[in-house]
Amino acid sequence: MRIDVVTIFPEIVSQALDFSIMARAQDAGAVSFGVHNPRDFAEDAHRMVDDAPYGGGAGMVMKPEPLTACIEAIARDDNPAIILMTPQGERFDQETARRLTAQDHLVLICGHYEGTDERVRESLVTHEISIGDYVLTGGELPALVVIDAVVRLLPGVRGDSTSAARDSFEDGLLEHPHYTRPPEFRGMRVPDTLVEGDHADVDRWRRRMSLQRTLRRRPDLFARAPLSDDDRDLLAEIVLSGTQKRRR
Ligand code: JDQ
Repeated sequence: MRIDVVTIFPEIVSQALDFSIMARAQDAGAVSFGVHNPRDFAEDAHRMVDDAPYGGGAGMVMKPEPLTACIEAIARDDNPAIILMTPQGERFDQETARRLTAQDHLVLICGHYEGTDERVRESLVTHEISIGDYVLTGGELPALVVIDAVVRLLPGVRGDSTSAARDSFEDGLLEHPHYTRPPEFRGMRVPDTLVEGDHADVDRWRRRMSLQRTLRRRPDLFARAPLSDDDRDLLAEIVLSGTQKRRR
């Protein structure tokens, strides 16, 4: 996959992409990144990328010409997904991330100030994404969130030991708790079922904990989670054993 990012703060994005799994993903050849500054495409003496809004009011708006020139320099003959980061976009979730893995080329437009001239959206943008219902100062962090969530799903990015299929949200439920050594830490013991390690028992324990956590923290997820008959039995047990001590 090729991912190009359009931003007036290229250093922030480049820095973030050169760390950790994103760096490994590039080294492995699963993805290549480009970072582009629309200011480099501004033709006026001051290389302006923003201007006052028509109709008046506070703040500035991203000018259409440098942004358009920048995007057109990236999107040559292939037809990439051109994604505008905006609080008004479709809410980003694991399903959106999974769908984007089918694209060969993503172009993410960050934007700044109060937003972007509407004509850029009308003429070039194919997707609009919001990472959540809060307002940030620009699209750089949202773009990095989308990139991180998509790239970790690409083949060859993580070891075989980590299966995307077992992630939280991939099966529509929250994850069970995790433990490692030591078996007792400050008086808190690892559950016997995990220490003993009978595979069937461990699987059942994990599934029960996933269901229990989802029921208590995110019951809304059950509207879409595919549940087996065994899951329904476990859920019934959990609901009926309401005297249990509440877990965080
Ligand atoms: C930009 C801003 C007031 C936008 C400028 C570009 N989920 C999400 N939250 N915030 C954003 C996305 C986001 C993305 C791009 C952005 C915010 N701003 C600031 C300020 C109204 C609209």
